[in-house]
Amino acid sequence: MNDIILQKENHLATITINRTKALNALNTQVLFQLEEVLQDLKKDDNVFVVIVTGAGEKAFVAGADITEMKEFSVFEGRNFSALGNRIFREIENLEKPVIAAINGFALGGGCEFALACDIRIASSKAKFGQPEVGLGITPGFGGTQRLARIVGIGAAKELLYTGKMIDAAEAYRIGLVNKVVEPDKLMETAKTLANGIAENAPIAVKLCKAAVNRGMQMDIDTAVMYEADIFSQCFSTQDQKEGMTAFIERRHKNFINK
Ligand code: DAK
Repeated sequence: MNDIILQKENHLATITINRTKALNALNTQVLFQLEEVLQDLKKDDNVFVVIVTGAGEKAFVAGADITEMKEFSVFEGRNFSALGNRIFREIENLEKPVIAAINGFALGGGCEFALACDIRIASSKAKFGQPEVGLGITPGFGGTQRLARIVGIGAAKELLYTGKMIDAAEAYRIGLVNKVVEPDKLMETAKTLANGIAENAPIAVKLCKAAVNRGMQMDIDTAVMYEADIFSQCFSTQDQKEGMTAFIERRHKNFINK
């Protein structure tokens, strides 16, 4: 799995897209490898939080691989889009938070990759954009949908229609990223955030993710009922007993993801 590096450390897993010669562009092979890694993480109950980043100093992911896409037939384009969309939905639906540590260019499919994650931390050197219209195509991995949901319709349309690149400060201003840090602090910041999340009850965190993601598709009355249902599920977990008992006994919590 040379194009994807998976590292696990305590309750944290880090996925690194490692195709620096093409600025970590996503081709079919990388996407299949990424899918395999996600299947592994899905089953690993010891992993509570996932970080995704790009290898090298220049790029997070510079997009879908233009060299590969250039020769696509309509049929291949559809297959490629279906593969990417399936994987990005896997990330979105993974029952653990995924943090994007964006170390450089996040363009096209790379920006869409970051958008499918739960939280985005950017290096001050990161650059974002959806340049697809300049290549004669539309975004194919959910960019037209997730970008508008995250930054709002006006900012999303400006980025989509112009194809322009924005820097990390602007990405922060429009709400595309949660935080901007110096490049040498990026992984440390992402890991601190991940470890902070991992100290909480994993099932409760997982249910928060489901509540936000699914609730955003519902009307508010249905959504709060869904929240109530999720809240009640917590009382079937050992972690709820542990969290509340530890609070009352004024001792450290020991969550076991059950
Ligand atoms: N694909 C393939 N190779 C890429 C690449 C990419 N997206 N981005 C960079 N590279 C390669 C370059 O070709 C170059 O390779 P060599 O010539 O050295 O062999 C190497 O990475 C270094 O890049 P540069 O020499 O260009 O480096 P610079 O510093 O000069 O420029 C840059 C960096 C990021 C500004 C520039 O590389 C750039 O503009 N790259 C393309 C960015 C881009 O347009 N990204 C969006 C791609 S389109 C769909 C599914 C998915 C999508 C759409 C539809 N369906 C199936 C419906 C998604 C589309 C996209 O993501």
